[in-house]
Amino acid sequence: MSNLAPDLLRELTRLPDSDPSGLADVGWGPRVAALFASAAMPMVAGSNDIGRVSRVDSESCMVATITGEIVATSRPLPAVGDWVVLGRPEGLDRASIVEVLPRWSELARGRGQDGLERQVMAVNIDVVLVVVGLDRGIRGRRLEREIMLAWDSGAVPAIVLTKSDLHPDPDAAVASAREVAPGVDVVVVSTKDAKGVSQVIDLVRDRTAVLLGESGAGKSSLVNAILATNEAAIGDVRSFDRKGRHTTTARDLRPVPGGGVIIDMPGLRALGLATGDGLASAYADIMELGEQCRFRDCTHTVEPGCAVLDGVRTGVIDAERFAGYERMSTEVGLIDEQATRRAQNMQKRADKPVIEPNRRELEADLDHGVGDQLDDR
Ligand SMILES: Nc1nc2c(ncn2[C@@H]2O[C@H](COP(=O)(O)OP(=O)(O)OP(=O)(O)O)[C@@H](O)[C@H]2O)c(=O)[nH]1
Ligand SMILES: [Mg+2]
Ligand SMILES: [Zn+2]
Repeated sequence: MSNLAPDLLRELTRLPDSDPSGLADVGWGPRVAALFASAAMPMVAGSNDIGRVSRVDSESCMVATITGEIVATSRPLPAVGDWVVLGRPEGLDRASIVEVLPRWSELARGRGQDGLERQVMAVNIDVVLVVVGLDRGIRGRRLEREIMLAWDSGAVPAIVLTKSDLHPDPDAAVASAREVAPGVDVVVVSTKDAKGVSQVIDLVRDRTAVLLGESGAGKSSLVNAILATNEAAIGDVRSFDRKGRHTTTARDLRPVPGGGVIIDMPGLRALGLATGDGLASAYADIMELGEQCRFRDCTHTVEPGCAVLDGVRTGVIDAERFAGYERMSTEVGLIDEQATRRAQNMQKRADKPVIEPNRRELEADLDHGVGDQLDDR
């Protein structure tokens, strides 16, 4: 047996030609290499000063590097999935994040009474696995919102129906999921007998996936089934939560056997939209039909010659689905209005001489931008 420290041993055994970056298991690939090459401080694969954020706590975060995970600090904190450049002050066991690379996607939600706070939950993701527990069944309004948030992120959604062992007719559940989200992949899973788990692994292969779904939907169980370990906190086990509130309190990024990365998240109750960017993808069928409306700027509400309203009348567009579209586009309209108002307020501020309170307000805004802890399920 070797006397080498486990970390060192891992480094020595992991660095061969198959993975010169040493970070392939947390998602390194040509796209990430290109990002680092064009960073303000260009970095190359194999450096000890680059890594991917694997977990975010309230004051610090964890970064996966070729020499293992390290605690890092920065203000504001990055988000899970960020690729970062680290500074490693001599003699300190903490790194500091000196650069966060541009993100190709961001899963975020709107928060606060007016929905003005934008909370980023996971970034640089390729697929959002919307997890629904079949013990509770499909609830269309929640699902349509989750799908919308998924498209909004810039990644692609897929639906995972878990606990199929607790549902009398999983095929019927698949059909109703498809009604809410036509064209989106649906996988049926039970972690009791490992049914469907390999299909989820196929969805994740060589990509970064994040799990979105309410508390108890079975996200951590799915992660465990994929990793075939008992690492993620399930049910009443509250390994990461000093306040004892949630099962999963910190997002966690984990390598998937065979390639790819999966990010577990705590269940979320409040799911306000953060932007309206996902509307066109989430309702592509309605958008397409809308091109045949008489008026180019048709709002599909009261206009004569509206192809969408006609489509609803003749059943081409499902009435429930159209109702979902109306709810989402109303909310998007409100977000846009608030954004405009906010921009106007900022302009007013800019016209005034800078005085302390304004600066503080702006800084407070920044604090809420990235890496906030999720405080509800
Ligand atoms: N029968 C059955 N139970 C399951 C299955 N998957 C998960 N469960 C149970 O559902 C409960 C919740 O599972 P978790 O994996 O902790 O759910 P979660 O989505 O991670 O919940 P939060 O972390 O609170 O958001 C646990 O008691 C699991 O044992 C399944 O496929 N079949
Ligand atoms: Mg969990
Ligand atoms: Zn119309």
